[in-house]
Amino acid sequence: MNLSAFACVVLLSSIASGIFAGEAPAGTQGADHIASIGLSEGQTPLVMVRIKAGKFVMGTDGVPKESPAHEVEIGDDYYIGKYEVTQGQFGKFKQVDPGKYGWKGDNMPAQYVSRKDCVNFCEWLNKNDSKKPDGYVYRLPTEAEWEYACRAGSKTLYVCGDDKQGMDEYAWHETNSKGMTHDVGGKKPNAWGLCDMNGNVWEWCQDLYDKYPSSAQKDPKGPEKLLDPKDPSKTLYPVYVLRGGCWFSGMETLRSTLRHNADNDHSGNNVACRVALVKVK
Ligand SMILES: [Ca+2]
Repeated sequence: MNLSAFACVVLLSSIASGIFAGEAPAGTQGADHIASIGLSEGQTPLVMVRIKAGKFVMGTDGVPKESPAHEVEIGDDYYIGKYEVTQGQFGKFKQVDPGKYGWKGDNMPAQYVSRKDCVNFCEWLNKNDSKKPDGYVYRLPTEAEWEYACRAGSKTLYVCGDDKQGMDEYAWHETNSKGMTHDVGGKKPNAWGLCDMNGNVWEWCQDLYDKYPSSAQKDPKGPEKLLDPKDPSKTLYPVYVLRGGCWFSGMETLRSTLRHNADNDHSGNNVACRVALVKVK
């Protein structure tokens, strides 16, 4: 065996031991999972990146809807999609009329999909990913899981720092998108290898949308129902969290903490999702 072949074997065995022992080096996020859902050659695979448990400060005190900043603990490792769900992936679940849905390519993010559609897509994945790890289940990410993954260890306003100009490298937004969505993965990934967390399409989360609590939280899942702040005996119409901004968001808005909301049936040419794969509890 020559030296380069030996180095290759050592490298592969190191990677393999990291994967099977679940001992990713500090600062990396460990092994991926690739869903087996019968995609064709050339279609972007549904890659799930393993995210290590940890703590972070969620939200920012500088923006009313994104405050108060509060400590959050993510108790378990989980996986989140490397990319937004694509038209090719969603199309395996549900045949759609491309004209009606405005779909233009397998590797473009899905669009005109409601949160209800995305929840159903997760259920379909649970039944159809023949390689899904035992003891794990697909669902939409919680808002906390989403922001933790978006920040990828950053503590600044934007994933690139505190200067919005750096977001040009990471996101399709108002002034670089040419008025349209783009193939997923066309911009620089964040430090944990996740693409298009900011811009391109907004991403549905699991949680109902409400003001943040001020105390530290562990694995927050949002409220069970939305109460009228003026009369807590009344329940408000449910709206759910959207994160990340889209292809027509202004670059200055692409903070890691940016929040938006819509009802379960809302759809548009700037809304889709990214799925999570979490331990069954
Ligand atoms: Ca996005």
